[in-house]
Amino acid sequence: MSNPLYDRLFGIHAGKQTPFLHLPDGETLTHAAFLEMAARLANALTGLELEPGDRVAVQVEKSPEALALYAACAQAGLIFLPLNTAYTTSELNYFIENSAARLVVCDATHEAGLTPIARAQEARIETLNADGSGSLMRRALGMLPAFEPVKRSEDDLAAFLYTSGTTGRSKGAMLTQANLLSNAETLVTEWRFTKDDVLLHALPIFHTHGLFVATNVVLASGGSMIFLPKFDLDDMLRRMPDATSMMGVPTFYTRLLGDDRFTGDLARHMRLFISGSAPLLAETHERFEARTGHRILERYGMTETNMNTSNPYDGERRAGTVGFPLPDVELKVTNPETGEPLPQGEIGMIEVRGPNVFQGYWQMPEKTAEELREDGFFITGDLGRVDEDGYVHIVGRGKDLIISGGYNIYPKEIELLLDDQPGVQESAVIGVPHPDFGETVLGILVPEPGQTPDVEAILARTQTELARFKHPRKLIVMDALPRNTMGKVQKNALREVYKDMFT
Ligand code: MLC
Ligand code: AMP
Repeated sequence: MSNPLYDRLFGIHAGKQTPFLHLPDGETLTHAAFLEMAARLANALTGLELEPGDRVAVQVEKSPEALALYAACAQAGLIFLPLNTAYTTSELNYFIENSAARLVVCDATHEAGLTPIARAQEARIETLNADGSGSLMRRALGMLPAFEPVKRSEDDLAAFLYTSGTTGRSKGAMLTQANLLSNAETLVTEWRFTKDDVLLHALPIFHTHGLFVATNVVLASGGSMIFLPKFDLDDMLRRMPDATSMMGVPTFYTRLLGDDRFTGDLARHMRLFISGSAPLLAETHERFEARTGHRILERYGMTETNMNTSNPYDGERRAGTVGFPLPDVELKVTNPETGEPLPQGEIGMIEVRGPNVFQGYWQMPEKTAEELREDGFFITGDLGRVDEDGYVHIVGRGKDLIISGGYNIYPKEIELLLDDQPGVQESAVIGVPHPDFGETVLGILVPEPGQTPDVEAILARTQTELARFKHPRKLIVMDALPRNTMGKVQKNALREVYKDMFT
């Protein structure tokens, strides 16, 4: 039976005793052992009466078992729905309800909080902890280490990834097997990954970058990963000598450069450094080359599209650009008002089309229609231009979005919460430069006439409602927000005033 995602990423390694995951404790998990773990999990999942196409919502720490759960979902034809470990119960409630997940897998510490939410959905709940313990693995350990993959086609859905939006409501981006496979296989070729590669993997595995780029590329090439639970500078420096390649968000690179122990000698043997998810400053690119002799390869992607463009492996990796459209990806720059293509070199909306582009937002046909054209072009919300040599430059965002350490934050979601607080008439949330995270969140409050909002109490409220990375680092009280003649808040003016707040 055929199941392209399983067959081409996982099944190809059946029986291989070669390393797949190098773990922090010095142990190595082979491809064969990993596949056995995945098969046991697939048996456990089907034992829970899940049917192909059901959603499995997963909020767990990074571990080999968590990755095997992704493989098990592929094998059993289930839709994998990974969730940021920073999300609060109130955020999770929305994702579980919106996706109508049939199974929720969480850390045991969150079980009590999530059980009523799962129950309200008639979903099952199982636990999986950072050390691989928990009810799900207990079930799996009693199962056979083999599982016949459920028949699927490339057009079947493989994953939902939730992405926030300008209205403040998160949307489930529906990705098919073909979306994931086409991108993984293209990137292996473009970036020359082979079975000899050892990728230093410190990214989270609940987003496109750590899961569908880093992990899928290693799987498709048959290489291995140094699988670190998170980015820790000491661990990165200690393990880099064993790696051939690294993928990271710009914060990884600025943190490495900020440490004198990160020397040219430590990095010279490496084959490739890749950056993405947020703009890499040209200055970081240049400092990195001066220190190590390596030119970081920057690429550009999104939750909805996986990767769209990449600087070349051979040829000039141009600082401040995201390179060329990947093979099979069409990219055009259009007038944001009319959608008409602009002459080469002009700045406009970046639109992309290709086998990488998602199928739409789960149960949100209007939102899908706003961003995904009938002819297949996806309106990215990023503003850019293509230079005379064909390199794509991202020059700004047409969407009101903050990217902090590679995590996307939509101001509207925070503004809705701030507007609701006692004594607050209205609010504006902006991103301002931050030396570590690239950008960080600043909130501006306008009081109700005669009122003084309790800033500390409001910050405390954001903590119970929103994931930590979305919390405003500071709240400022202002008499009125600057507006243009149309009454629209001028966030650019606010960003200019507060641009040096954290630098
Ligand atoms: C953690 N914190 C953050 C944060 N990460 N705050 C803002 N932005 C972030 N990104 C919080 C912590 O909870 C902590 O809270 C405080 O900030 C400082 O923590 P830290 O120890 O310095 O952070 P750390 O745990 O080291 O994490 C930083 C990071 C991490 C940059 C290593 O955020 C990370 O791995 N980011 C990668 C995100 C990613 O994978 N994005 C890809 C999306 S896919 P407190 O309470 O202690 O102050 C995509 C498509 C594409 O965009 O193109 O790839
Ligand atoms: P996400 O929705 O989390 O997948 O984030 C996607 C967004 O990250 C894109 O729309 C861009 O705004 C941004 N992004 C990703 N890669 C880059 C990059 N290399 N340079 C600038 N912005 C990027």
